[in-house]
Amino acid sequence: MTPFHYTFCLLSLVTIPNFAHAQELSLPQLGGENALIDSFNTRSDSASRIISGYSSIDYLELGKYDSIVVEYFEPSENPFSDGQNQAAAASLGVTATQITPNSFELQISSQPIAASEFGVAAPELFQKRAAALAKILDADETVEDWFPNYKVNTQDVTDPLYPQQWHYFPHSEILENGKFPGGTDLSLLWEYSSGNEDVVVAVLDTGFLYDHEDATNVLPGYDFVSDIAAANDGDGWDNDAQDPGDACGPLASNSWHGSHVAGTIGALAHNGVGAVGINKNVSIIPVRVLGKCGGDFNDIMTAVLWSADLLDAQTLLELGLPRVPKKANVINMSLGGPGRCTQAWARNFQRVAANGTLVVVAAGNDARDARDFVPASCPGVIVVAASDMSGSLVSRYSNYGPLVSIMAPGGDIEADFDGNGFPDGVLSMVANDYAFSNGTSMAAPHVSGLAAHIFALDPNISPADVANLMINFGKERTSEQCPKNCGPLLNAGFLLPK
Ligand SMILES: [Ca+2]
Ligand SMILES: [Ca+2]
Ligand SMILES: [Ca+2]
Repeated sequence: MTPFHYTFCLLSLVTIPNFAHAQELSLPQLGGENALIDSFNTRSDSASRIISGYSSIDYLELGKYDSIVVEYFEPSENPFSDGQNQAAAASLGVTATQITPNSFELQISSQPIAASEFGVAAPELFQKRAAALAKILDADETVEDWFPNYKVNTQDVTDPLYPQQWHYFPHSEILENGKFPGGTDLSLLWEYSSGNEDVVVAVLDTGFLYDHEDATNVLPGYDFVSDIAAANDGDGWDNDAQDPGDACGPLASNSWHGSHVAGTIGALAHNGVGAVGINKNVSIIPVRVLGKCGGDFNDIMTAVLWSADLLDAQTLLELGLPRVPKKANVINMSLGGPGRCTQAWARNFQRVAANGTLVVVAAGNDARDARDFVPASCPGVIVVAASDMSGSLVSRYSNYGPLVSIMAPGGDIEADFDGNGFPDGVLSMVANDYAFSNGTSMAAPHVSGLAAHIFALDPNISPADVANLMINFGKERTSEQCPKNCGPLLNAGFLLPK
């Protein structure tokens, strides 16, 4: 152990502490960009088979939708190939909106039109009309494909706070119903990927609230806070990563930061209570490294190596540590402080990456260049700046700079871009409750959460490839949206069927 002691300064409760960035160029390039894109195009093709080529009435029973999308072989200005079909569709209450030169969205009304339809319940009428429309489309040789426009929306997710979790919602250029310029398409991904409990995310943070109603699947963690005064649990290192609170001073409150971060990655979804996380299935290892007023970098570095299963048997024995229950695929570090990455830390992070673990680091909340912060300035990690509901850098707090790899929703509790009366923070778990928070700490777990989905889809992918996929397929930002070098905006769309 070196004598160096580093205290990470956490921000106030609402502006939850910490950060993330990544040095894109410093990530080992293990595959070329083309190889990466190829591998995921293949995956997208197979996923698209889930929804394409059905052209069968049976297909109409699979989920909720209020329209059908039809794709024609040739560009067309009319939604139907001939007048007869057009008239038949009109009699079904169908209206069309052109989406691309080759495709239309066909809205099916549930309003009665013919006398025989009066008194028929709307859902039944809708089903009948959808089936009749399906027959028309199946018989039309100019139609290449059609599919119900299934909705993944608040009606499908029963967790009552989900409608406030705009940061998972579909991305669009402008604010429109259920879509946000700062959205990430993560909610769309859930139709095709629910994650996998075999994927492990170590959350190096303030610990975890195991008895929270939305607590996800956790593996045994560890408490690496060695300073007994800061630890707040009466001892130093121990095998209980429960969060005992981290209030720094008599006037401060506990942040429950680690649970907020872990909740973004994997709060229980579809359980009818609270909020949802990015992965329905994932395993979290709570690794406690931050206590009252912060943490010690030696503890944190040991926790990084432990989580990545890089401590040998002898070292584990000397330190009195159990072996990590399972090597983490992702280490989330929503933490940091001013400083530069030392050579020793740099070597450790490079070892972690080479051993198959992706490290996601918050860029920091000081509205400064992330190069002056650790671990954001370390090589081999992906560094995350914070975006708001409009898809722009939150310049009032987010760090920035060339070391930042990507931007993800960190939210802005001082804004109400959509005018819904709720602050535009990231909503996740705190003790016995949920809270909107903002910070690059909230941004980093969005990246970790998407990375966990990618590891679930391809367990053998390298951390560098995961990072490069997310960076290469992020939404490009204009100089207005990203005035200070903040990378693209995280987006899950590349994993969706084309
Ligand atoms: Ca302890
Ligand atoms: Ca829930
Ligand atoms: Ca709002």
